[in-house]
Amino acid sequence: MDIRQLRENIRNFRLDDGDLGSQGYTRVLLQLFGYTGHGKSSFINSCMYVLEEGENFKEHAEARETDYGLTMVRNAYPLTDVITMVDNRGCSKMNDFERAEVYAQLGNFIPIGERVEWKDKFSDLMKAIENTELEPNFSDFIVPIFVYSVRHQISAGEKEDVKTFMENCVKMTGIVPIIVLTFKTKGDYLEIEKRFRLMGAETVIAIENYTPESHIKTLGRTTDILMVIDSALRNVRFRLEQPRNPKRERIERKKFMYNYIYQIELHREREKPEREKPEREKHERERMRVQLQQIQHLQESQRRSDCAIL
Ligand SMILES: Nc1nc2c(ncn2[C@@H]2O[C@H](COP(=O)(O)OP(=O)(O)OP(=O)(O)O)[C@@H](O)[C@H]2O)c(=O)[nH]1
Ligand SMILES: [Mg+2]
Repeated sequence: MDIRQLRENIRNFRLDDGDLGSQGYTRVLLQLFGYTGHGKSSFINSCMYVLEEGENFKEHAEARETDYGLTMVRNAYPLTDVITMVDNRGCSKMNDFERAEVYAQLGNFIPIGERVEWKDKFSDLMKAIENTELEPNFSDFIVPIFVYSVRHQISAGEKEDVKTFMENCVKMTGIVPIIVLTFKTKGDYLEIEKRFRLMGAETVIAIENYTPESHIKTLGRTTDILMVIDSALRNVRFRLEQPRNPKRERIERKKFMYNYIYQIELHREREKPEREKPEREKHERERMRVQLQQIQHLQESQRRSDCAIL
C-alpha cells in the first residue's frame, strides 16, 4: 500500500464505520509490553514521528538504556483522536507478582498515569484492582503489542513466559499480540521472527526505531512502523465484525485476573510447609475465593438478563 494511503487510513480510523458500529467502544488502546530496554518508549516516539510531517523528531516518551528499567509510570500517548498508545512498565525477569501486574496493566486495571509497583503481596494488587471500580473503564478496545529486541536471544525461560503471555492475551483481549522486533539491523531478525511464529505469533514486524541519534526518515523504516499500527487496526476491525459487549468483556478480564492471582496464590500455599502458613494468609485466600464467586454470580445474572431480553 502507498505510504500516504497507509498514513491517511490510520489518521482517519473510526470505530463506528463497520456494519455494527462502535458497539460502545470509544478508543483503541495500543498497549506495549516487553522486557526493559527493548525499545517500547522508542516505539511510541517512532509511531508519533511517522504520523507527523517533516523530520522534526521529538522525544515524547523518555527512552534510554538503564540497568533496572526506565519507564515506571503507565503513561498514555494519543496518536489520533481515536488511537492511544500506552507505555507499560517493562520487566527484567518476571516473577509471579510481575506476571500478575503485567496482566493487571493489560486488563486496564492500573490507572493510566499511575506508577506501576511490582507488588510483593497479592492482596495489595487485589486492592489496586478493586480501586479501579470507582471509575471503571469499559470503552477502551485493547490491542496488545509485544516489543522484543533482536539484539537478544530468546532464552528457554523467556520462551515459556512469552508463549503463556500470548495465550493469555487472547483470553483477555481476543487478540494475539502483535510482535514488534526492534533493532532490526542489529541481529538476525529473520531467525527471531521464525521463533516467535513457532510460539504462535500471527503478526511479526521487524522495525528500526527512530531515535534522537538516527531520525532521517526512510521509506522502508517508516513503512515498517506504520504497518504495525495498521495491523493493530485490522485486528480491531475484525473483532468489531462480531457483536461485542464492552461491559461483559471487562468482567471477563477481571474474572481472568482474579482467577490468575488465586491460582498462583494457591500454588504458592501448596509449596509451603504447613507450619509456615499464617492464619492471615488463609483469610486472604478465602477473600479471593469469595470475590471470584461474586464475579461468577455477576456474570451469571448478566447472562440470565441477556437471555430474558432475547
Ligand atoms: N539503534 C536502535 N536503538 C534503539 C532501538 N529501539 C530502542 N533503541 C535505544 O535503546 C534504548 C532503550 O530504549 P527504550 O525505548 O528506552 O526501551 P524501553 O523498552 O522503553 O525500556 P524501559 O522503559 O526501561 O522498560 C534507548 O537508548 C533507545 O534509543 C532501535 O530499534 N534501534
Ligand atoms: Mg520505556
